[in-house]
Amino acid sequence: MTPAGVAQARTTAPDLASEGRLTGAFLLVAILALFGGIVTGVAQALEHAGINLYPWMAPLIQSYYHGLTVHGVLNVLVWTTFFIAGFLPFLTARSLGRPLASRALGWATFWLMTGGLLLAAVPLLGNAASVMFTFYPPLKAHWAFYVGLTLVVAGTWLVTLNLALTRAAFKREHPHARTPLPAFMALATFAMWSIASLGLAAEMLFMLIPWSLGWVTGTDPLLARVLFWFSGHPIVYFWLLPAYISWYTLVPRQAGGKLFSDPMARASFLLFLVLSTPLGFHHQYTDPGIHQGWKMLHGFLTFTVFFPSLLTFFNVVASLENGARARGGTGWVAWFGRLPWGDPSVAAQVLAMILFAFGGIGGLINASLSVNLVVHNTAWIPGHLHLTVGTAVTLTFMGITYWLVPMLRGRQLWSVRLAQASVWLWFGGMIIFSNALHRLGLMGMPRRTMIGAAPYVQPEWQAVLPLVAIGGSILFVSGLLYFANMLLTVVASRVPYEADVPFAEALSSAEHAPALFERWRPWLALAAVLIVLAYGPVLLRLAVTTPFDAPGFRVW
Ligand code: HEM
Ligand SMILES: [Cu+2]
Repeated sequence: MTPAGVAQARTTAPDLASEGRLTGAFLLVAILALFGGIVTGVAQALEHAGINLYPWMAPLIQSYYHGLTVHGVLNVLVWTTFFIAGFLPFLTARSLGRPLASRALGWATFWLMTGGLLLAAVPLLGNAASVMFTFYPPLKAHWAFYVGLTLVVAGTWLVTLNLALTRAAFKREHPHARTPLPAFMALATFAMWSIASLGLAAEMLFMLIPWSLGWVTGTDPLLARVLFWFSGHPIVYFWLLPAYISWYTLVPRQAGGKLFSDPMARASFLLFLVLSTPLGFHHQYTDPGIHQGWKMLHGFLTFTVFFPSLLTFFNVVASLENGARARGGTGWVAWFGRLPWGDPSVAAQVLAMILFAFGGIGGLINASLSVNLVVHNTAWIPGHLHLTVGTAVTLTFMGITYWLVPMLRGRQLWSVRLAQASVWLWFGGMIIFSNALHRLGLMGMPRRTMIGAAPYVQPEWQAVLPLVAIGGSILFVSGLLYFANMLLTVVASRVPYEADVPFAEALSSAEHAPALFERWRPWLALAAVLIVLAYGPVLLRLAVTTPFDAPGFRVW
């Protein structure tokens, strides 16, 4: 039996070194961004406990809100997007056993995205775009910030194109083969994002860019927010699905077992493709100008995406159990201890899954129309998002780099023990940090606020705020160990690394999936129909009635 991830017809290994270099370039940008994200993060955490580092960070970081914007942009827009744009094409090429359809397009994509990033970085670092990573108008940033980010998004569309062309070439070469699972999932992820990012593109091209260039005088906060969240909810799946791809197609093998069900994995990704986008109003429950009925519909649809999440949960846990039992694990729960905890890549990803379960539970609270009012815009929200994108995604990506960077470099990881320390510190630090933020949120402490300068700090917050700083500092140390390990692996490690990508076999293989799963058009059409139903009437009304008369503000 061939591993599920590898094309069956593959005979001789083609030279995929060029794909490796491209991935390395994306990872370099991603990891540098994460470094900046972590430095700004610890300053925020310490500030909450009364330790103000900002005077020392000037002129690089000129205020808490300048730093917070850099933190959000580097972490969730740059680290994630560049990692994903590097990792998924690599996985696709390896699992199909063929090069990308166009290597030139691959490099053009990299330079377009990096060029966009550099353009956006000038106003971002220069404090001319301190509008948070959500850039809600009427806050007004320098035009280069909007144009640069738009180029990054355009780059992700080119990744989709390259993946689709690569799959088409594979299908021509192997007309009867099922698309191997990693390539299938990578394409589903990028297809979903390419649809979802249209909202962001529309907001940028028709509203923010002309407005920041002075071509139009006014804008509209509500329409901008609707377009932003059209992309802003599914972007969380754009971050998460690549982590799921690792959990489904690689971790089972790393854990010594097999994926429980390949067809079920495909089903969950097709559901994400269809359901991820028509839900964005759950971020706008408190916004005026959208009828409650639409908010309720989006709230309901939000609970439908919980279903493929549960499919993922059961499938991945069953696969882990399969691995642990193959390693001699027994009992209902005790098998868990038999996972290969000594492998930092596995440890990172399993711990990421554990914290993600709590992120998911909190997410159900956020998604509930009425309960949301308790947590809206409080510290609960960053508490939640550090469990999800800040751990489920980030710790998983770190876990992936523990094998991927050695593979790309051809040298073993500098230190397994350093990696272990980093992984467990992130896990422990995040429990303290995130729990503190959740509790502070329930006590009404606002997010996006320089708490040390707030005149309304409550005595009961005072008891919990030091935990934000303690947890945040542990996370910071974990991050430093991670960067040191990556750097030393690249520059100082001498022992050759020879393993291949750890693609997992499946207990129930792709041949058991319905033929409909190999077709894309019906799923894309269904996704489009749901979007039109859930967004069409509201967008149409706003587009027709919005006066575009809000002036811009620079409040910093
Ligand atoms: C050393 C690690 C980190 C620390 C200490 C840290 C700390 C913080 C703190 C204290 C806040 C709340 C700021 C406020 O609401 O005023 C925050 C916000 C945020 N963090 Fe982190 N963080 C870290 C890593 C990360 C990572 C890895 C990610 C994602 C990949 C992330 C994503 C975010 C986002 C999206 C926000 C919200 C920004 C906004 O409201 O505009 N953080 N962080
Ligand atoms: Cu959402």
